[in-house]
Amino acid sequence: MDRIVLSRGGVVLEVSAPASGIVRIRMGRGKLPEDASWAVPAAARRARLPLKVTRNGEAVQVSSENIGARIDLRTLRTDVLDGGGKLLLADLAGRAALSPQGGFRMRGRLSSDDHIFGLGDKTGTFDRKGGAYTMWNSDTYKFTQATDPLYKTIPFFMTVSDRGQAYGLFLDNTWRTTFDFGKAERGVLSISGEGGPVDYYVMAGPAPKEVLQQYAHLTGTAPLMPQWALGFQQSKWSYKSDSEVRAIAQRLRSERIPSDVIYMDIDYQDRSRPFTVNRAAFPDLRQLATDLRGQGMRLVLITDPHIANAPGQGYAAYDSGAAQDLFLKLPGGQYYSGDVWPGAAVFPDFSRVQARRWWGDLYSGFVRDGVAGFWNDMNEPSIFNVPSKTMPLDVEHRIESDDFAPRRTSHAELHNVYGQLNSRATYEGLARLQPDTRPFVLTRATYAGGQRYAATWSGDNVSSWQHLKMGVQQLVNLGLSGFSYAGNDVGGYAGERPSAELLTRWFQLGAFMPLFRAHSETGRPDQEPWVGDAAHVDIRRRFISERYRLMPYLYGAAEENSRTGIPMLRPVFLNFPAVLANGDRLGGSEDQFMVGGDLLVAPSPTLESPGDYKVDLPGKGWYDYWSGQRLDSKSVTVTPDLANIPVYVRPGAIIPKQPLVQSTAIVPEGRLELHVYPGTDCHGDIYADDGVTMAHQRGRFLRQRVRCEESPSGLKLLFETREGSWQPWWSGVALHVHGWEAETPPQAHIDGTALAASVERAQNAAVILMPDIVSGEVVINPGAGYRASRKPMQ
Ligand code: NBV
Repeated sequence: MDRIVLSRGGVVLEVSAPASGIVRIRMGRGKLPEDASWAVPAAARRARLPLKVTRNGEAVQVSSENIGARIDLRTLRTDVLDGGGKLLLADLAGRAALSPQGGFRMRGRLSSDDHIFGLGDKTGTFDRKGGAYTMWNSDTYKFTQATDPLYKTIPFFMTVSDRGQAYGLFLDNTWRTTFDFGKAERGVLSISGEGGPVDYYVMAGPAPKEVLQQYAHLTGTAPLMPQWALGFQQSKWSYKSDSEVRAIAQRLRSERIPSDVIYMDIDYQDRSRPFTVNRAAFPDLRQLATDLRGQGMRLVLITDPHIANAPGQGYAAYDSGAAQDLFLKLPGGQYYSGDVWPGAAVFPDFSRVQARRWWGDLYSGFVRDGVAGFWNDMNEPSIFNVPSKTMPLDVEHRIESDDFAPRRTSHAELHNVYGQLNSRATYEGLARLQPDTRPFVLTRATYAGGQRYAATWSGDNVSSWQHLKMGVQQLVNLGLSGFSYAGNDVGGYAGERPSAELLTRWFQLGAFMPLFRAHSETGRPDQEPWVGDAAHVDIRRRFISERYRLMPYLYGAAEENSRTGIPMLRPVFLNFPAVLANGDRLGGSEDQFMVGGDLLVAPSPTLESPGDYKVDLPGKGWYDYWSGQRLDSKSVTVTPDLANIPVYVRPGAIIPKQPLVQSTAIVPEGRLELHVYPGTDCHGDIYADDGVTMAHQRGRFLRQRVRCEESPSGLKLLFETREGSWQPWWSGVALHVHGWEAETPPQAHIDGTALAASVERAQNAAVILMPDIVSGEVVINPGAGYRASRKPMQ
């Protein structure tokens, strides 16, 4: 048996196990809800593992691989169990969740030591416990900690206990829903909605990382972004002319601020009409794109979903969409027209394959001109001059897509997925137009699963210390919701101009965010990295440059995310669940964050204050990233210094870095650096490919694991066999072994041949130069002064 279907009092319930550790529960009145989804592709949804079903009086026990359920036949209450039969989530509603008027309210038991994360970039509190949140994509200019709903709908969360045990829940319902985590009723999780299916998945973990992998199994992972999209991106509403864009590019280069992208916001268009160009301001977009490319700089253009309602004016986007009948209509059959930037506008029905195809094709001109990426804004969708700030709920969509039954439905069902479908249309269009180029799409609104199509950002934040701190938590929660590749507007989008200190701090933290984009509202003073006095500019340049040095590590973390769903930016507990037992600020997770598995960034919990603060590390023997020094103690007292943000390295890390370049388009010269931080479980990964094409999917990549082993006589570095056919840019490697306290360099050998070695005092490192090897072993005999990480050596 691969599913169980039960019916009681007019309610039908289905329980199945689509994959190991995952149970899917669907419930409907009279019949089950439609088996279709914008988040979970059919293959993941339709797979069903065998179930073992046993009956015990009025209860049915179901078990499958690493997951189980217990159903009460009278009430249809369905408790979710782990593989060992332990209760994960007790159901308090069963069939009573469905109200006869339509709508539902599911209820479950929260345990007192559970913390709750996810739901995307919602503000409120970092740990969502005790809060209640609404899913309704909304344009929320200058949102605050109290604003809800925000721009996105990701109805997925995980609970993590103090012992680091986790489970996840994803409700696949695009309608307006509410998640209450013990706010209305202590200890009770309540999920309710006015419409849409009760169709949810519980993921058994048990580790938080496993929950994320299970969620990624269902909703997919983000494709590997082009490497340039990990570079620094400079945006503003708007750089208004060809010469202004060129001047920005020129200044970034002359200031030696590494950068890869310039954004063009709405003012490049003719009368704010999407897919047009104001030729007076931008006479030759192709030439501009080409010249910038020559400087290692790419262009990203905004393309909003509102098409000017301009029949008979030779506006191709309107004419072609109208000719194919692709715009949304009111129940009476006339177009729905709403006011946005172009004035009256119509809106594509992205729930139709045909409309998405047409939309994707609209990019062909820009792509031919050499524009590298696209930005889908305002796709909640946002409408001006109406109290609801969006279109009326009775606007009709005509779904014709995927395995949905072709049908008409109201905007109430499609609202929360409109942005996701808009970005999907863009992504799929770009993939069609340039099949061998990785698309880059940035979207503001989205729905669960939208990570397959686009990066995202947290919308219109404010230049304030509070937003800087909150922004980090928003990105961490986004990463725990499937969206790893995300950023905040660096410097803040709206409000008062940021002080020099705030701007500098923002660049410092932004340098560690997956998407590193500076952006600000029109009419504000400039806030590019060079604004302010030289001391500030130096600090910002140093951090942006450090990001470029770290590019091989960051790119490796992005590649890992594209395979596994584990985000680049992580709360400390994701790598070290045991820290939660510390209790204090979630073991540091509220303010500190990790980039990949090895780097822990520890800004002050009160960023604006000069006061000392304590950083508790997940264990002993961590290293200071900036000095390379090994720390004796597990906790560090930090005196804030504007020139620096503390970063610590996991003992046992091997971090690849590269020589500084001003753009990812420039091939670095010299050696790949491998920074070795001796400790237990010592390993690191090298990943590289051409950074822009799809050739990595055809084997043109390089992947190599490097491990290190300590023994009383020294350190051994093992280069495991290299995979893939990509030929790297480096021909040699520089090993930097940190924690090196001796004045004298070690003796190092590869296959009996001695290697040149020196000491770099400022880095507390021994530096060993070696050839590039596809597999093999380097032996480092330390001589005096080396401290093995576990046992001090004599
Ligand atoms: O396109 C203008 C702005 C953009 O700069 C910002 O990043 C978006 O979040 N956009 C909102 C529209 C502003 C509407 C008032």
